[in-house]
Amino acid sequence: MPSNPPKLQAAVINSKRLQIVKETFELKYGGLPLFYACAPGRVNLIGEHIDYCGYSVLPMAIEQNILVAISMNKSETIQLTNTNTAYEDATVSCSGDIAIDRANPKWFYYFLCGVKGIQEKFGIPHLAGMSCVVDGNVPPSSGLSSSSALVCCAGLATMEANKKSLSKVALAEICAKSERYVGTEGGGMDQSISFLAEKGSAKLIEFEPLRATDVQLPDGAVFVISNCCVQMNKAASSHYNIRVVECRIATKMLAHARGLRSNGLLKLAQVQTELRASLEDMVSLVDEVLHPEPYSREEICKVLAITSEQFSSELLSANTQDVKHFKLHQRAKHVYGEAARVLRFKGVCDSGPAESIQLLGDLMNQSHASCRDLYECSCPELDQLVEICLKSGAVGSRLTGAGWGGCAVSMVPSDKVQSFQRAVREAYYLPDSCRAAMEKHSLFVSKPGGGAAIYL
Ligand code: ADP
Ligand code: NG1
Repeated sequence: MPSNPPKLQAAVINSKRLQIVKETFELKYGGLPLFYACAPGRVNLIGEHIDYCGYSVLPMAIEQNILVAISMNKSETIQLTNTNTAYEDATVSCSGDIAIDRANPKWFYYFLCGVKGIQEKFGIPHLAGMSCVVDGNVPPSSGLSSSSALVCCAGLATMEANKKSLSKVALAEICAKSERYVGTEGGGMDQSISFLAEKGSAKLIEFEPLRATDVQLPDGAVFVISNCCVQMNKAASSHYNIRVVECRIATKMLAHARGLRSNGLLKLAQVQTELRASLEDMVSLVDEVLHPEPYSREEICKVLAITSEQFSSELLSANTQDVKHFKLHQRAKHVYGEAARVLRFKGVCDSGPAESIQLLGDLMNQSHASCRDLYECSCPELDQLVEICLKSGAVGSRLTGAGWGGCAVSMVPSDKVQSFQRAVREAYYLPDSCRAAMEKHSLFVSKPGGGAAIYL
C-alpha cells in the first residue's frame, strides 16, 4: 500500500525554532500559520553521480531540514519570506502557470519548482494563495541537498494547501522532475530520500520503479559529516550538467558499438539491461570501446552518424552548448564501478560479517578515489579534508553529494568519535580563520533521520 506523508503535532518541532518561525510569520502576515511542512536534507553514503544514469544509491536523511510555515491567502499570490534575511522576500502570482527563469537562479525558484510540480500533476489553473515563512538549517550548496529539501517542502505545502493527497513515492517523483525546472538535470536521489526516509535506517533507493529498502548500518561505527567550507551552487554552474551529458553521450557510444538501436537509450543502466551484462562486464566494455582521450564533437557526430545540430539539441543541455570536449571513458567507468560498489555496500550491511566496518570503509575509499580521479568532481580542499579524516581515525571517507566542494562523509568507529572530531578540528578547521568560524555547523555526527511531514 503506498503511504502518504504523515501529519504530526507541531509541538514536536524544536521549540526555539518553531517560536522564531511563528513570530516571523505573525510579524509579516499578522496571524498564525495554519500548518507547517518540513523536509530533510540527506547524506549519501555511497553511489555518487549514478542516480541520473539509472543506478541505485544509498543515502540517509539527516537531522537538518527546511521548515515552512504556511497559511492560505485570498490574494492569488505566493508570498515568501525567509528567516535568513540574506534570502530576499518574493511575491509571485499563482493564478496562472508558474514561471521559472533558469538563466537567473534565485532561492525562491526552488520553492516554485515544488509548487509547479503539484500544479501540473493536478492541472490546477488557479492555485490557492499561500503566505509562507521559510526556515532552513541544511548547509546550502554543500552536497547535503538543501535545494531538494526546499523543493520537497514546497511540493508538500502546495498539496496540502490545495486539499490534494499523494503518496510519498508520487511526491518524490513529482519533486524530482520539477526541480529540473531550475536547469540541473538531477537523478531523483535527494527528493526520494527526503520523502521516503525512516528514522534509524539508511535506504537503498532504486529507480524505475522508485522504491526504498531499509539498510541496517553496522553497530560499532557512526557517520560523521565534515564540510570543506567551499560552496558549489549547481544551478549557477555547468559542472553538474556536463557530467550528465557526458554519461548520455557515453550511453549512445556504447550502444552504437554493440549494435543496439540507441534511439530510446539515454542512461548507462539501459545499455547494461539491453546487453544483459554484469557491471564487471560493463567496466570491461568501457575499456574496450571508449578511448581515454577526450572526444571532440566532430568525432562523436561521426561515430553516431548525426549532425552537429542533432548533437546539440538531442544530447546537450541549455548550459552545455559550448562544451568542446567530453571525457566518456572515465565517466562511464566511474558509473559502472560505483553502481557495483553500492550493491556490495548493501550486501555487506545485510550479511553483517565480523569485518563489516573495514569492508564498508574500503568501499567508501574506493568511491572517493573514483569520484576524484575518474569523475573529477572533487576539489583540493575536499581531497585534503578526506585525507585528514582518514588520518584522524576514519575507516572510510569520501565526498558526498554533487562535489566540487561541500561535504565529506566519514565512517568512524564509535569509540573513536571524540578523538576523530578533535583531530579534524585541529588539522582542518582551526588553522584557517574562515573555516574556524564555520566549524560549529561544519563537523557533526549524523544518524539516519525521518522523512518529510506535515505538522499541524
Ligand atoms: P545543495 O547541494 O545544498 O542542494 P544547490 O547548489 O543545489 O546545493 O542548492 C543550494 C540553493 O538552494 C541555494 O543557493 C539557495 O538558492 C537554496 N537554498 C538552500 N537552503 C535555503 C534556505 N534555507 N532558504 C532559501 N533557499 C535555500
Ligand atoms: P546535491 O549534492 O544535493 O547537489 C546532486 C543531485 C543528485 C545526485 C548527486 C550526486 C540534484 C537535485 N541532486 O545532489 O541527484 O546526482 O548530486 O550523486 O540535482
